[in-house]
Amino acid sequence: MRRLVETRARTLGFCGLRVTRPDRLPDLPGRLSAWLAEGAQGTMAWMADRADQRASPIALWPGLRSILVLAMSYRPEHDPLDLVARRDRGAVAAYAQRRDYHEVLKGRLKELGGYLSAKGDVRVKVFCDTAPVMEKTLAEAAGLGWQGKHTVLISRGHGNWLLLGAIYTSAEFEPDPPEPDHCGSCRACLDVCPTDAFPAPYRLDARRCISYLTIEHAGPIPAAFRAAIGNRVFGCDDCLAVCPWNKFARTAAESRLAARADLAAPALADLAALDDAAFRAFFAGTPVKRTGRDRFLRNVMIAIGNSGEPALAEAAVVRLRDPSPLVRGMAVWACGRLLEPGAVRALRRQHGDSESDAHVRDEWRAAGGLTEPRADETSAA
Ligand code: B12
Ligand code: SF4
Ligand code: SF4
Repeated sequence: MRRLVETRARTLGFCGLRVTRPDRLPDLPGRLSAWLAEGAQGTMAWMADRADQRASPIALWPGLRSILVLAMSYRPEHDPLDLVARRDRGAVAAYAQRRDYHEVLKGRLKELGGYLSAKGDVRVKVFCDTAPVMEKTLAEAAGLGWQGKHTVLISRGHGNWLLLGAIYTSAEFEPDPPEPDHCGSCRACLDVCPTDAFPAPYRLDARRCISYLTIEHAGPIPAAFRAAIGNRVFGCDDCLAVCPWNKFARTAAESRLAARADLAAPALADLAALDDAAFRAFFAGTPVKRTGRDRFLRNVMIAIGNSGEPALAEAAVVRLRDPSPLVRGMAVWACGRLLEPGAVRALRRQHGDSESDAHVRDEWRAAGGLTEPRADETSAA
């Protein structure tokens, strides 16, 4: 049975399948609760919801006997760090330059689950990212690889460019041994992180991570992180890109996960011009679409502010009239970075004085465009 399932998984594009069992897992409750107790999840409140089920697969499904963990490769063709140096371009994380993996993996997992349940009286549940399941830790326990110091799963054969999914089943499968840690004395991922998001090896404070700030965080991005974000408009690959184990990655990306050429290095000026309809059309089918146009344009404004290109200032000036305060606020920040103080003051007279949103007014003040709080803001304070 195991061999049949493995063969089927390969034909479905998975590059790895390993098995663990609920009684073989490390101290998931302790690890998750320590992370949550630090508040490392930031505004991802859903990480704390159903924490008991996330930390205990058997609590999620008492009928569970075996866990099949699967990996699909999305190894990028080019080094993502090359793009970070091109300041007039937006850097979209490698996993998001392609079809949404939730859709691709979930479809393939369902096919494999269907295949398994057709073999006998077997029940299955398939998961990819959307349920309370700790996929990396299950993958490590099943021996697919190990969680590196950057906390992402690395496999000796495929590096860290892997996306994960799991099948919970009532079938009894022989478990595989866990993969030991092969990070050794290396600390390349910890040292490269632009925002110092690792308080210690193997621990990530999501609140400092560019992936969290640009994708998951809904509000204004704290000023302390904006310069470090550089041109990363969606996610971040730096800690993954430097991992030496990628040298051994032998699999190319699965064909349904092939990268889109127009997302390899999109011009910031073009991204800044996207209205809601154009955004939805351009990013259709990719993970970027789920983040929504306003949050994405917020990120694009930050990248423009970091570009050092006065020619891009006009793209930010246009967004000072954007309907979204999130975008207007970061457009002010970008103008403050790219334009002379006199030009910022002139823009403030045109746009800032009539600004109704308190956060955007704060940005005008910080950019040097407004000096005094409005009377209603002073009384509120
Ligand atoms: C929340 C989340 C995020 C958050 C938090 C990331 C994080 N590290 O937890 C944010 C938004 C920052 C994020 C970013 C990214 N994500 Co994400 N994310 C998730 C999600 C939904 C849950 C992860 C989770 O449970 N975190 C909670 C903490 C407690 O878990 P943890 O990091 O595993 O922490 C463990 C260690 O700290 C460990 N530990 C503690 N002490 C010690 C000591 C030692 C010695 C060891 C070994 C371990 C250890 O214990 C903890 C529990 O096991 C998963 C999908 C899923 N359902 O699993 C995807 C997932 C982890 N993400 C994924 C991806 C691709 C990314 C990005 C690469 C995307 C990008 N390019 O921008 C980045 C990578 C950033 C990074 N360095 O982690 C993939 C990773 C695949 C892989 N190969 O591992 C996943 C699995 C999605 C998927 N289905 O493929 N993500
Ligand atoms: S994804 Fe980027 S910001 Fe997040 S931990 Fe890795 S290097 Fe740091
Ligand atoms: S870069 Fe080095 S320390 Fe970081 S995960 Fe890879 S091997 Fe481990």
